[in-house]
Amino acid sequence: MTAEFYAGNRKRLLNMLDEGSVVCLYSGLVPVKSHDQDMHPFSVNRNFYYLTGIDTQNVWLILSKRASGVSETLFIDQPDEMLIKWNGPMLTAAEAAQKSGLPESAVRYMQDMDRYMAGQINGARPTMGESVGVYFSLDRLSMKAAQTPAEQYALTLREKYPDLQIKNIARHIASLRSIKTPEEVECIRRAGDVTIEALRQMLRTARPGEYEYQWAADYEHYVARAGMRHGFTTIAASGENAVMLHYHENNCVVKEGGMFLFDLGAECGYYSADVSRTFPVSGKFTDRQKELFEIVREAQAHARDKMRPGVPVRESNQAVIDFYKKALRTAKLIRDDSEVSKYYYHGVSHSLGLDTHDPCDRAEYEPGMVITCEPGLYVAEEGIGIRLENDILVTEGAPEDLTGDRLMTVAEIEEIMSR
Ligand SMILES: [Mn+2]
Repeated sequence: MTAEFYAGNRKRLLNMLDEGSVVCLYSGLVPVKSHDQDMHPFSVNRNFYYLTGIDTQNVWLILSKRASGVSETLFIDQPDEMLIKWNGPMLTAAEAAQKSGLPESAVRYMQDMDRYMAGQINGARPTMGESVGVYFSLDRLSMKAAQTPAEQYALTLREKYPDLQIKNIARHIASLRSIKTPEEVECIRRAGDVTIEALRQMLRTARPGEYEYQWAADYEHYVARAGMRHGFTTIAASGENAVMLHYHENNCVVKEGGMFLFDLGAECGYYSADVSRTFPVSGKFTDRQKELFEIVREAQAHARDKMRPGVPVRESNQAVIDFYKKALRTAKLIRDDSEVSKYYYHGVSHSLGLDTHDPCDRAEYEPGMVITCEPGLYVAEEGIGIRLENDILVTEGAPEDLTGDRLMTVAEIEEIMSR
């Protein structure tokens, strides 16, 4: 991704905001486990990254928009010789400028930030004494999660300025992130290519009687060899484990005769693929496995066909349910339409991007959206869970399937697994 991409994202965000707006975005901190040093993988706040291209911990981006103009400032840690000796190079002002597309003069050191913020808050007041709002990226999903540094800073500011209104910028950025540029689509496509290739490599050597984590490890080995990381924890669920949607213990023996469901995704430049495939452990489908597999494959085609501009997003899931009402009768699973939810109990799609479940605010499909298409069929009484998940780009015309038919036909799977 080029610096122009991030500069463009900031420009489009500022265009959405009223004069007098201040936005504070924080990159985050490396997690600390218990008694250790900060050597764990850092996962940057994706809204921050979308606007800066910087994936270093403890960096703030402050945007402000006033009648007099716009200002964009980064605050980074001042490089420290001793820290560099221990941990390697630190982000310099020149690098921060080069990644984000800001001039070097817009990159400052952390110790100046409080004074700068005071100036921004006072400067943003339309008239003296009028209260002012500051936007943060408040991404809280549950009460249980620990307070984030961004939340702490928001509360600190409000302590100093009791009339401050804390606002959430998440909605505005979600609106931007809903539509991908061709460069973003390319990252997702490359991540998907590596995901599929790693699955193929894994299938060539996988054997019944091994543990689920051993199959998963072979897959992950090839992703690592390709220089990529994982968008999320690999789901490797054999037999009846596959009816649990987010099973990730991956610690059971893979039993001959059953099926094996993988839900995984390599990550390219923080853009994650999200692919699910289901295989017969023995390498050959039984008649029943083939019957259920083909039903899910057809369901996916029905859902994908709805992923066209102007079609309400909920219609793709409805297409799966409507198809299942007939198909699951033929498969002797249901007798009444109301029973479909016993075998299919999730939505067919979510947005995909910097997050595996990417924020999206569209109720209708729109060109540039990248979404998953992942119908499943979970037959607990037969110990079979099947999910087939492809990544789809909505275009002006027919949907473009970035994953395609790879590893999704009985013929290809049986051929690869014939070993
Ligand atoms: Mn998914």
